[in-house]
Parts: sequence; C-alpha cells; structure tokens
Amino acid sequence: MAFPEKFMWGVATAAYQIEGSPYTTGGGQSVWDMFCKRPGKIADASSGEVACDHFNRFREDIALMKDLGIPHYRLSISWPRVMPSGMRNVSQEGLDFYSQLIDELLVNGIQPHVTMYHWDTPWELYLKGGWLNSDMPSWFQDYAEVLVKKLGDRVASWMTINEPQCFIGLGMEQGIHAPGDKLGQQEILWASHQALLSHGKAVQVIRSEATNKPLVGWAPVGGCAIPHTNSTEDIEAARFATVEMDTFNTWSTGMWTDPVFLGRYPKVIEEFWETCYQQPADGDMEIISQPIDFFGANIYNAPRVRAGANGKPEVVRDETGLGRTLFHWPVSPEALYWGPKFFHDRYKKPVVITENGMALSDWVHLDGKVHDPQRIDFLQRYLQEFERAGRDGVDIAGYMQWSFMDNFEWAEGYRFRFGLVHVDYTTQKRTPKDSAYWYKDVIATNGANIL
Ligand code: GCO
Repeated sequence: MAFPEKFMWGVATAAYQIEGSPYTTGGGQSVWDMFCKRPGKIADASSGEVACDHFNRFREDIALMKDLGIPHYRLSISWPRVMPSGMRNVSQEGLDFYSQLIDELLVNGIQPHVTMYHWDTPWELYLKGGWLNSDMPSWFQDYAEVLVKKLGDRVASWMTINEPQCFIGLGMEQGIHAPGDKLGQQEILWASHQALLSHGKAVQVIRSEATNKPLVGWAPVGGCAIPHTNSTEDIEAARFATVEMDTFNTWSTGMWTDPVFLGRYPKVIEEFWETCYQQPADGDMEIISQPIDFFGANIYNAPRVRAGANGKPEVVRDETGLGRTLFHWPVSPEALYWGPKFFHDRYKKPVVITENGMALSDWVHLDGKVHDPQRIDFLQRYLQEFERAGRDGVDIAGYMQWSFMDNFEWAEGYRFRFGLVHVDYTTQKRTPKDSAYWYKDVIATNGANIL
C-alpha cells in the first residue's frame, strides 16, 4: 500500500533543547536550568542556556525547513517563557514569540504540531512541589488555556505532555534528569497521576477553546518489545511486555496508556494504589481518559523478547553483531512494526511516530558537507518497518523525525547529535547533513523511493 496519501512527514524539536533558556530573555527559569548548574549532572558540563539560539534565529531555521521540503513540524512551548513563574502572570513577549513562530511556519507552508510540555517545569512550581502538588493539574490547565486561546486558531495538532516516563522516571525516580530527585514509589505514582490529570485537563481545554478543530494527542515513550521469532508464543510474550505489566515499573507503557485510552490503571497499579495514603478521586479517570485522536509514540529501539517459563516474556540477551547508535541503543527497526501494531491492536487509534532517529558524532567533512550514511540507513530501515505495519492493518498517520537539528541532548549535553541539520555551536552555522537531502526526497515521493 505504501504510505497513505495524507501521511504526515515531519521533524521534531523541543524548546529547551534548541531555543536558549527563557530566563536570559525575560522569562522564568526551569528545572533544567537548575539541574544544569549542578556539578556532574551534564556529561559535558553544558546547559541549554544558548543551545541553537533558535529564539533569535527561528526565521532562518524555518527557511531551511522550507528548503528541505518539510511539511510538518513538531515543536514544544516553554512554559516558563510564557508564564515565568508557572502561574498567573503571562509574559506577552513570550507568548508573542510562539505566535510569530507559528505564523512564520504557516507562511512557509509548514503545519505546526505543538507539544505543551517537554520537561521544562517552571522552577517556581518546582519549589511548590511541582508534579507532586495536587494543584499542578489546575496550573497546567491554566497554562493550556493561555496557549490555546492565543494559538488555537492555527495549530494543526496539539500534544499535551512529552514522555512522562522520562520526566517522572528519569527526573524524579532515578534522579538523572531534572529535577534530579529520587522519590519512592508512592510519591512517583502520585506525581504520575498528577501528570495524567494534567494531560486530561489540557485535552478538555483544547476541545473547548481551539477554533480550528485540531487533532489532539500526546507523546509518551512508546516502549515496546520485538518477538524473537514469529511463533505465537513469542508474539504474545512481546505483546505482554509492550502493553501489560506485572510489577510496578514507570517504564511500562501500559501504566500510562491504559489510563489514557481505557480509563483504568493496570491491575498491578490498582493494587498498589490501595497501599497508598491517598488514592485517585472520583471522576479522575474520566478526566484522564478524554478521547484523543491519535496514539503518539516516541520509539527509538526495542529489546527482543521470547516466551520463557510459563509464557512470561524473557529478554533475549544475544546482542552479538547488533548495530548501536552513539547512545549504545540497539539498531532495531522492527520496533517500528511491532510497537505500532501492539498499540493499534489494543487502543485502536491511528499511530503517529512523534519521535524516531539516531545519535551520531557527525562533523563537517573536508568537502564542507556532513556525510551521515548510518543515519540514512537507520531511518530507511525503520520507515520500511512502519510502512509494513501499515500494510498489516495499522492506521499509520505520521512520522516526526527526531530531530530537525543537532541540539542539547539533556544529560548528555552536546556530545550526541541527532539532527538532520548539523549545528556548529561556536558559530551557530547550520549545515544540512546528507540525511536531510535524503529525507527531502523521501517526503517528495511520499516514501515511494525507500520501499
Ligand atoms: C526524549 C525526548 C527528546 C530526546 C530524544 C533523544 O525522547 O528523550 O523527547 O527530547 O532528545 O528522545 O534522546
């Protein structure tokens, strides 16, 4: 079938990773600004203070996107740029920045897909407990209202939150991302519930305030498993590992997606709630499970799983010869077949890959170009698998490559480059890599040239 006619080809970025921190230009600071100042937390001791200086260079970046034939762009909005302390006061300058950015995209024929929250919690809300505070969902709702009232006539699709697994799991449980806390399971579940409620409330705001009937979704980590063989047992073991859970684990996809799409927590979480001091209130699950239009999934890799004793999933550890990205993530293209398939089977929603890509240590070669054949091969293999999922009945709706340009890769700093466009952080010069021109052809042929 190839890719559907209206398939959304795009690229993705996030505010803190590219813009330069808002507190340098009149906005508030976020937990990431705070975290980057702690010695030893960022591998190269850098921060997102300047990043790609996109705040000042957005027009030139959008012009480049246009040259590269990119029709859809997933960006995120910095909460502390729009509301420096996270609540009440709105920075008109901050809000105008996003309004101009969206206009600039539209003038250049690029559809904006906006994520409301990609990890940059306003610092002042963190001081009030951040995601642990049960007022967080109403603060988030107010923030969402500010955004949708201003931009809700022009945004093609809204995503509420990005990867709760990371800002809760890595940020609040393991302490390796901002805000760097190491909380226990009861507090983690409480924070997760506040994040899910915030998602649901934001969906309600978008539905009631947006005037252009946008698509509504979100962008969790699409953690999934690949069956080791095509036997029914292995396929069911991989399915279980993807969408079911039998122990408390913030990385489990089902802990997040069952509440959002099915209006209930997995059994193991429901049981855990009973041991907690406070439980969800009546009506919470209805708020969390507001119908949304697509299943957004950030997928980079997946383990191979087979049916072990009693059919339980068992990770296959034979990694001999597997390709690895600079992050040491396994090159595992079938993740883009099995993940979307298991998600579609269970939740019956169109699947948009909201992020996929690979880290390399690209540099500008002597000929002035950036040759990144591994990235081209990587993306081609993954896209072929996503198309195969489409042929097997999955409603494949879009693909947002991570990332448009090299950027601040969180705890890894600037060492890992994910971009289609190379950024020289000393001069801020942008150089499209070979993969950018390759992707341009993919888009122009609606993927026909890579099948
Ligand atoms: C995430 C984030 C992105 C990352 C990308 C590469 O998935 O961690 O959404 O901000 O930069 O995924 O790690």
